[in-house]
Amino acid sequence: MITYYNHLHALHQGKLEMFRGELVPCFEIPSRADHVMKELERRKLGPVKAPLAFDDAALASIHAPRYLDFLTHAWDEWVALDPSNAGRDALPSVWPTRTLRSDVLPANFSARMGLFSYDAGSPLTSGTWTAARAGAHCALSAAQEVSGGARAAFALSRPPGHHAGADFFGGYCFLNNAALAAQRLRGQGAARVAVLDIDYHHGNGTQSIFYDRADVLFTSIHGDPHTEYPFFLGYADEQGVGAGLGFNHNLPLPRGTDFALWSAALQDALRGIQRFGAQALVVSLGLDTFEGDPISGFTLKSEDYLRVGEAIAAAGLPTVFVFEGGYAVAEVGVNAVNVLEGFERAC
Ligand code: Q9C
Ligand code: ZN
Repeated sequence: MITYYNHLHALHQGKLEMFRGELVPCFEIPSRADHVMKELERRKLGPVKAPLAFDDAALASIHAPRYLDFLTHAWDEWVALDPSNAGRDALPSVWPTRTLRSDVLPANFSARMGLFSYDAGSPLTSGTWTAARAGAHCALSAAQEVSGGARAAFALSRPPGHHAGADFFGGYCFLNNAALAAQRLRGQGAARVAVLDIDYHHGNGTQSIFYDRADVLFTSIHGDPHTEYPFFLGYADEQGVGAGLGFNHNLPLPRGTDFALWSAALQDALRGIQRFGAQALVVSLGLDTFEGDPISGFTLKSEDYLRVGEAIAAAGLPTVFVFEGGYAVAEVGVNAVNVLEGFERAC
């Protein structure tokens, strides 16, 4: 399968994230994508290409204009506050929670950092916008490839995307690559598109983007938000709203879940996708379900990911894979490419 690779991903290189009351080194680091790239080349999975060109209007198919405008200029504004900011990343520290207003766009930069985010774990760096935009182009390119008749394509990029909403960043995500791919598939003629999110963390951004829509089914298997990030979304009773009622399917699983239980949930998810009558599939491919992941709690093993790819292939759908989480850096390449190779072998 063809891979669209974000050659600019390392321009996004956060230093520190807020974790349990202190700033700790970022888990979401450039070597993650490098390991996947190395493994793709080692196994000769297929051609690796730079993304096609898209204008910023393509990003506006999912994201709010004022959010895109904020991201475009955020780094320059941060440095303008204090020239020494050039040496440190920007993190939000104040948010419009209940009773506070989010309809007014503040002039103050820190206030806008909070308005457009929901956690303090996602540093905005000098190259964040350039890297995230190029990554979005990889996802759009992969969707274009599949719309043109390819059985599958892989968008290999970071920062990841599934926690980003129409107008907010968080969970290491700035632009929602999977949502952009799904919307592109819709625009190119697929009447019904399913998003299958298998990252350890619930894809709250993707869910929120499609929550009121019947043309995009969102299905997610993830750590139970009672105990797992992002905590405030991802429960089984979230089934969609309005026209979208019945088109959101959450399968939360307890910390400690093994592959037997996890793969039963995958079969459940895939049955729902069949019932929906999807014409194309986007997979939010997180590998943080791995037993060795430093910030997650499932126990999948490397060889299990071959079975995951086979099961997804059995759905028989044109499929866009989008790289998301996975922080066991030494193993993330093998695990990601196992999914892709399992898929290819089963086709
Ligand atoms: N410092 C993705 O996998 N922080 N995002 C958890 C560890 C947020 C994960 C606490 C985790 C976000 C794309
Ligand atoms: Zn994750």
